[in-house]
Amino acid sequence: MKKLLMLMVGLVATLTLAACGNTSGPTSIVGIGPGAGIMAATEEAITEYGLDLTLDATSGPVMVSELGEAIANGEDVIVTGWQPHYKFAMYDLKFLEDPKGIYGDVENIHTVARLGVREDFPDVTTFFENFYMEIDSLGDLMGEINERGESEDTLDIAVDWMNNNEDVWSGWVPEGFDGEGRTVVVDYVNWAEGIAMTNLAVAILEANNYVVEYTDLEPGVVFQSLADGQTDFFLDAWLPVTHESYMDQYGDQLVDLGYNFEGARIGLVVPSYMEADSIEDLLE
Ligand code: PBE
Repeated sequence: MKKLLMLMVGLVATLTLAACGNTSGPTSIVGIGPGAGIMAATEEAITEYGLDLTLDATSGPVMVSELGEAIANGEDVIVTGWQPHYKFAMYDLKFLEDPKGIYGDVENIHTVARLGVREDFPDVTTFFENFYMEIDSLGDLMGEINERGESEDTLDIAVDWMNNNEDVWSGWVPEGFDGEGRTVVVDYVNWAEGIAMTNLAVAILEANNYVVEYTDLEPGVVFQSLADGQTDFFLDAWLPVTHESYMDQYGDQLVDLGYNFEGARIGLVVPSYMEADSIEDLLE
């Protein structure tokens, strides 16, 4: 009897250890919202690498808070991550190498628009063609929004940033820029870089007498709405890789106004203290 009891205690201890993940590491990848290109790429990575991990659909902000919580506890954690993003300024993180190239190479973030926008809003179209941010200025703006965003309105933060950083954006604005009260629709998705760039654009447009309607939508809805002609501009199209399937579907019903950020990247991101350097290391 005593022997059996000891055996059971041993078994429970082993099971508990395994369940805690101390020996086996994370059992899932913390994802974001389901329509993101990085979610589809991660499903593909799980299959292609044969990972014994599931993918949790959450949201950008939840992904950041789960990452922060794991780091505070010194635990291993794997998230769907991208750059530019303010999490890299908060924590010491690394992208896992992707020898199969599932997540593609570096890409650019483009501003896209509905057809006919150049005829209806020539100056706003020029403004968005000129709209371009470097990692330092975008990182600074995202950081401000992240730090002050809990208690302050995002647009108010962007207005402050606009007032303090005229050198960044003054060259984007065409001569005699004046909306005369006309309404422009600039939708966005709940992704940090798009929130930052969109609010900055709204701040500048409103300062030049445009009325801006801007709504947080699912990515599929934004592309559909651009194709239907209901949304005028969208600043967060990741090309050529991440949003390839949206462009395959809607590309001929959109205008690409060129990139607003160069050198963007998606992948699996982990704290630097984790042993894994490559997605293949997650198999061990
Ligand atoms: N992201 C941020 C998006 C594009 C912008 C990387 C989460 C995506 O995966 O679709």
